[in-house]
Amino acid sequence: MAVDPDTVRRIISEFSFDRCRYGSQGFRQILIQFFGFSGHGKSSFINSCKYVWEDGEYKNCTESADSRGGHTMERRSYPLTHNITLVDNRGFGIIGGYESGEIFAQLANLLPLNEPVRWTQKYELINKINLARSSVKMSDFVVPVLVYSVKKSVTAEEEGELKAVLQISETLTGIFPIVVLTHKTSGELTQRIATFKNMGADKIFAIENYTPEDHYKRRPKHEAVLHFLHEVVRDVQFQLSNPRNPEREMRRRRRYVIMYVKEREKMIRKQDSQRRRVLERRMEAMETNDPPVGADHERQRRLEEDIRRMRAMMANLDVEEESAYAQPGNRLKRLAS
Ligand SMILES: Nc1nc2c(ncn2[C@@H]2O[C@H](COP(=O)(O)OP(=O)(O)O)[C@@H](O)[C@H]2O)c(=O)[nH]1
Ligand SMILES: [Mg+2]
Repeated sequence: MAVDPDTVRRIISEFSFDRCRYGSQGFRQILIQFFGFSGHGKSSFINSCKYVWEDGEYKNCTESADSRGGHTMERRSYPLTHNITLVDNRGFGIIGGYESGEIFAQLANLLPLNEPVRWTQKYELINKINLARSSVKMSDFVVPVLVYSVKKSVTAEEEGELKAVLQISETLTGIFPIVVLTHKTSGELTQRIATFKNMGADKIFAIENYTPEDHYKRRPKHEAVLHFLHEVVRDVQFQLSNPRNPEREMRRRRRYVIMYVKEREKMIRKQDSQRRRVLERRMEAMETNDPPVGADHERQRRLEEDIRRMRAMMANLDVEEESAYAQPGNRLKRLAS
């Protein structure tokens, strides 16, 4: 690493929103939001961060999966420094379907911390978001981090879906998620780095986590974790070198996710009816001995359409917000109409 570990520690512990170019602008805490598939090492990475930062005994404070099983069902927060908190989000099984709305709501910090996460369906998430309005803090500055194990291979389908999640996360938080690749010695690291670079990630960290079975202190592991935390702090400093508005950003994220949930429901319904139609056509083809109708690339095409629509939706929302701020009277008129 270019900067020595002691200097990095000092930079991280001395990080203060007040000392950013425009002052704190209302932010008080960095929330490093870890997300990703279950079993890829999110909880273990949080343990590694705590172990390296506190430099004491290794503790499995996040209850990462051990030989007895155990998966994170809660969205729990772990304070690291006086103004950096790590959030272990509930891991998801698949992307797409209803879990993606929940992922975005978690990343956007629209749901309460330290409460069990139950996946919801249809429009239920909107209620959850509205109920949490008073408990979520707009003074939290969200940094999204995707945790992915090198041990697992990325299928073409998964790659498309992950890319969509990364891009939407960026639109939502303003930061393209940092990628942490775990199990770095147990798979095709170079290939996996290339996969994520292809998806647009430029901050990729590879690590072998400390685990309950193996937490013998090693310098490269310690330094990799410090390097990661340093990068987070630098990212936040960079983000705060522009004027920001936490209240407005929180409102924009909330509107976006709510809109996402509604659009998603429409799309799921449309996809269901499309699937039914394809099935019917296949049955007809079988009856007439015609070759079956191919559904190749259909999923990928739908996903790309999905991203395009989401982005267009977000751009519209931003234009609306801008004009509302430029001329508050307009906003009232629109609300009244
Ligand atoms: N060897 C090794 N094991 C890991 C690593 N990261 C996680 N694990 C193990 O993988 C399993 C799942 O990790 P966990 O942190 O619970 O995954 P989560 O579901 O994403 O929170 C646990 O048994 C961990 O000890 C790693 O980098 N190297
Ligand atoms: Mg976990």
